[in-house]
Amino acid sequence: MAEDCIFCKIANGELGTELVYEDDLVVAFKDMNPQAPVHVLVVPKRHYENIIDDVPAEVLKAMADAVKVIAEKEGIAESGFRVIMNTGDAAGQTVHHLHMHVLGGRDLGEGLV
Ligand code: DGP
Repeated sequence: MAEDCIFCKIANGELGTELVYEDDLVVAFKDMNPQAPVHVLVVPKRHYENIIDDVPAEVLKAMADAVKVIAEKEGIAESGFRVIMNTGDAAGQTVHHLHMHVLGGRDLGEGLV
């Protein structure tokens, strides 16, 4: 656990955040500043700074598996959704604990790429 990391605290249950998904390796919870009707953050329990922080394959797999479960549970698997991992300051990463944004439930328009 990294000191003063808000997502470590959430993943540890310290803040009482309601989880929408949990397994041995990851948790997921609603973004406090939602950008779409469905906006869930998928967060590994262990602290990694971002996607280029030597993240073990099993953690990446667990995150992908969580996305699938959440998309089905939230009813956006069929309509489509977007997964974003902001990486570093230029990308606007504000919480420096690896996370995926899962966004859906509205027309998200064309992507950036
Ligand atoms: P990013 O820019 O990719 O680092 O986005 C971090 C997201 O995390 C941002 O959309 C707001 C969300 N967030 C930050 N702190 C908290 C928190 O304490 N609880 C919840 N639910 N979301 C948080």
